[in-house]
Amino acid sequence: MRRQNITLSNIIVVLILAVVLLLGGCAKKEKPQETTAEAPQQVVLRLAETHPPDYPTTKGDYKFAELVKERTNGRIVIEVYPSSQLGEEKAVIEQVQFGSIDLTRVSIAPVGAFVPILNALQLPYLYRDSDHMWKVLKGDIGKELLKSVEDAGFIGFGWFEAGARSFYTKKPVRTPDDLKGMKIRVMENDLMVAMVNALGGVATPMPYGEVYSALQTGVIDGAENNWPSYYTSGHYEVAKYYTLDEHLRVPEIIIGSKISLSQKLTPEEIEILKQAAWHAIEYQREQWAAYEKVAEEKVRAAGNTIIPVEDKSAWQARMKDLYAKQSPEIQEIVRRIQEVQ
Ligand code: GTR
Repeated sequence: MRRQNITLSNIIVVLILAVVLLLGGCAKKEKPQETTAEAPQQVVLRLAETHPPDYPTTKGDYKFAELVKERTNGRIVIEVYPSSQLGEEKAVIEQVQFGSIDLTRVSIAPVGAFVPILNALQLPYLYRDSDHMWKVLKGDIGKELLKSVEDAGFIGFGWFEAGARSFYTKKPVRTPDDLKGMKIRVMENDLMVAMVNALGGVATPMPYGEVYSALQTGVIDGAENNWPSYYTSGHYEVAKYYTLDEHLRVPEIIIGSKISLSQKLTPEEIEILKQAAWHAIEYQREQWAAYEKVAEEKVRAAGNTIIPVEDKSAWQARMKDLYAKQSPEIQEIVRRIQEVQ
């Protein structure tokens, strides 16, 4: 009788264990099932963009969103919020870091304040031309630096083109000496402050959206940007001299939030986003090339004074100290960039 009892209780224990294991197994399997075709639950991600809808980077964002939607059979929808609807770049980057915005396309200039090693990709007069920059971005250096943003809580997806930046001012600037004492708006990164100060100007960091009125009211005497931004921001209306010294080529970047994306997506899906961003690059570069011409034509047609700079050596010479002050890690990357043919 006693024996029988033990056997019975053993059977009960075994049965309970089996049920627990079975339930555990089901619970584990449940998650992937949610993401399969049987029960596709849509995930909506917000992407912040500072430029208007027809700007080449915004078009690149739309292409990225389209590829992601296609490749996930409609499961992942990226909603692009253009025209700074979600805020200015620095504030947006902070929100991406904390997970309240999922994705953003920004200039790497403000990201450099969070990930200093990115300054290696945006030193003044660093690249010979756009092709040189793209060889760097698509090669080992670009891949390493795209990954480097992870330490600051981001996921790096891909690079976009942003042309060359030059100074625009309220009075003509022909040589670096002409910048002396002029208040020049720069992007929010100490590197940009140091660059303008090295040229003799007085650097004034501020968000992009504040530059128009700062120029208009005389809070600043000038700023600097590429043709498309000079045109679409309307800055060309209030700072009519554009000096083509092309001191910077600053890549754009698509970054995502490690916090929010690792909650909302599987590692495989994050990989799909990475591939899609990489595939959107060529489209964005084509859009860029076409729009750069349009913007230049519009600005010239408006009667602005365009000042060519044939010889950049006097400008470049002022950057020696800035290069020398960079960390050994940055200097090493700069050395590798200069070697890229
Ligand atoms: C533009 C860039 C923006 C923003 C802006 C600025 O060229 O595309 O992301 O950084 O410059 O000067 O703030």
